[in-house]
Amino acid sequence: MPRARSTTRESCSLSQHTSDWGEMTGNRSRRSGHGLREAATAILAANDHGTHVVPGPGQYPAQWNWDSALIAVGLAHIDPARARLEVEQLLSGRWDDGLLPHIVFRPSDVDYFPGPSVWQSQGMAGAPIVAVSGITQPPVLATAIRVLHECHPDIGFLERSVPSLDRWHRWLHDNRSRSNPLVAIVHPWESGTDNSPRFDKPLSLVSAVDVGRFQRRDLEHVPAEQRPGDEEYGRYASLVEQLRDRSYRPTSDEPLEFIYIDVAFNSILAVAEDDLAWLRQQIGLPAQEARERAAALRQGIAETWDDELGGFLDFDLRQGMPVIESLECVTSLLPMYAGVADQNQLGKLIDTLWDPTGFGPSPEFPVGITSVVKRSDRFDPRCYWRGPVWVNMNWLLVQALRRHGRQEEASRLRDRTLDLVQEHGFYEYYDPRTGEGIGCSRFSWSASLTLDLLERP
Ligand code: 9WN
Repeated sequence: MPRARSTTRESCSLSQHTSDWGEMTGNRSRRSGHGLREAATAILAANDHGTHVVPGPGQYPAQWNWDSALIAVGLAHIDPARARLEVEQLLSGRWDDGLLPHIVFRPSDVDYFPGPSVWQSQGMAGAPIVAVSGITQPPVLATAIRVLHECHPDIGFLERSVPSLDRWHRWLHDNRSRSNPLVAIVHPWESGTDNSPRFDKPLSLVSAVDVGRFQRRDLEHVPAEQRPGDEEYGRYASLVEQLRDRSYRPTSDEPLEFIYIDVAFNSILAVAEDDLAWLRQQIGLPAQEARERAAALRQGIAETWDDELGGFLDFDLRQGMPVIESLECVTSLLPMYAGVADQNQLGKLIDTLWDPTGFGPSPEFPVGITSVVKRSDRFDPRCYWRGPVWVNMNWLLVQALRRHGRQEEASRLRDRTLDLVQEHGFYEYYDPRTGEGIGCSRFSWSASLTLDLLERP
């Protein structure tokens, strides 16, 4: 259970950070972080199911991979022991060959579709004891463990967790590389940005199962306009069945209905490989291989740049073509997070980031950063990954701007994000017109990343 903020010497330069922030914004309550810190801590405490913190109450009744990593980033500041438990529990859902699943079901009789009876992991060769899914999610965990270790070093914890982390990264390269250093995803859920418009065309080629065959649970919690449609769900479910028939390990020459190079997933992995290298060094293990994988990923991402279109393009491996629509999605900015963009490319990405018709705030849509550019026909301010603002994307972009020395812009985005949660609460996503919180309420990563934005300079 998260406790009040740690007062130990390792509390991550809190006082320095909050005083800078106050100078810049002049906002009294944000200056101290009072209220917001307590509110965020309370959300994590309420969502704590003992072994794991659920992403949000009701709608997400299990442990999700990148949610737990991002939750651990926040817990690092208030309860490092609880953060370590979060990570260990997630890693205990690892398949023998290294796959770290996107969901670990604890308990296994959860009210979620698709639940354990659909994934059917138990009984499959190499599956963990606990019921899990058979696909993965953006690999942000190494980065989370690094944040945790930098705040509260614990060598024993690293010795226990780093080997599993390493196995997972290797699994991604061994199982998901297709004659290219970049790794592929085989389900939109693996991107963490499920109904992003960049998947529209590739997903339209996937055969759908009849939605009458299953019962969607998400619509019991959230209005349909804020979620993917039934047609998309029919295809998501079909992909799960197709992958399950291959024990979630299709061979590299097997034709797949969805196989996709997501530049954002690879950017997150490149940073995670750097962080894994750093973590291995802390415990006296060689770091060269992780460094080489990071360099190869960066090279692969750099090659996705299209000079004419001015962006890093995703690639649909099934159709063998770049996905132009990916440039409409905020995920196309994440090569900045990985430090791939050169000066010219960086300039272009930052222009789109703040462009009022792009992802940036505008008079009609004053809240940023939108998940899709506003000039797109596909932009929808209330539908999930098709327009709303997400705290995790803002957080990744704050790290990206900092990485490139854009401190003023990073602070501006951090402040806007903190204003948003302060005014509207901790929601899954936000309507960029009003800041109204939509999707799941009391959402964990919106709370945990608020803690990190407050505590880490
Ligand atoms: C499917 C838990 C997860 C997040 C994803 C988000 C959403 C699941 C769903 O919720 O996906 O994995 O049921 O819609 O897209 O990023 O990890 O918060």
